[in-house]
Amino acid sequence: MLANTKRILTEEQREQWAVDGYLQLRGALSPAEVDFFSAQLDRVRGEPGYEPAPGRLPRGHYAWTDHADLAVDGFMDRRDLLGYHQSFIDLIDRPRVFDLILDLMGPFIQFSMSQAIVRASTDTFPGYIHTDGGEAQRAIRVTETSRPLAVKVMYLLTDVTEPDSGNFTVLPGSHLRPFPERAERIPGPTSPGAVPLLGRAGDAYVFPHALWHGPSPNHSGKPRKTILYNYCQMFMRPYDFGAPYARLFDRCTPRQRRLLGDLGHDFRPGDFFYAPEDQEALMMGAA
Ligand SMILES: O=C(O)CCC(=O)C(=O)O
Repeated sequence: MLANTKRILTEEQREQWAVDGYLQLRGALSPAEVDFFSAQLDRVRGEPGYEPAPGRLPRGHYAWTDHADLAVDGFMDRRDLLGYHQSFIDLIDRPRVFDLILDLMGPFIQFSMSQAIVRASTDTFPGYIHTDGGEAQRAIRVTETSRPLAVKVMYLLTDVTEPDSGNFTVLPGSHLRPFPERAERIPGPTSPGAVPLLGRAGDAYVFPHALWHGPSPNHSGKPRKTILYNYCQMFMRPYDFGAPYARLFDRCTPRQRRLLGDLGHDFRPGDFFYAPEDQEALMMGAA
């Protein structure tokens, strides 16, 4: 039995997590927060930041870029949002959702990645299905009784109430199956077993790295906006920063600082594998 100091999930959620491999939280953000973050994404696209650079950088890598497509309904895939506004820092450990992350993952975790994706309405994007974390991580799955290695929260900022609207699409139960190595076996958003989820702006999907998932095409006539936050076990590397994210520390609470890699001392061997003594208390909000 796993030690569990924070119990937030209902029995139904616990079962869905084990069997289907994902959760949908209704109304994780309030309507006012949805409007706020949506406006932030419109602003951020005009500012410099990390964007994919196909042809210049390999898939999964991001280059510092002047701005995204300036049309607010155009595509955007912006990484590392934390510096753009205090609200992005505060979203890291937003109580209801972060409590659930602690319940699922345990207290020895760190923040790994923030991302804003706007899926434009277009006939040219067919969608795709993948697991998270690149070539090595897709070959690693944990059992139902294990803590997850990495978990993503995807906040919907747009209603997605019809298929083919850029739906977050999942293959329930696939977190326990090997991801195919051969391209011809990799499923797509309309393959048997793929479920395009429906949701309202403010809902959040929570899923582990090993769940086969991805976007459906978006033919809805409107852009689908999302924010994604990723958490991983402390012994893994964060996606967005290669060393403690010191530039942000003076804007963070002690818990946020720890989640961004501040262990309270300069690096020494053993760090990140053996946690500071106050780790559990800090994560549970008691320190
Ligand atoms: O844009 C989406 O719907 C999916 C995003 C996604 O698959 C991911 O962040 O791993």
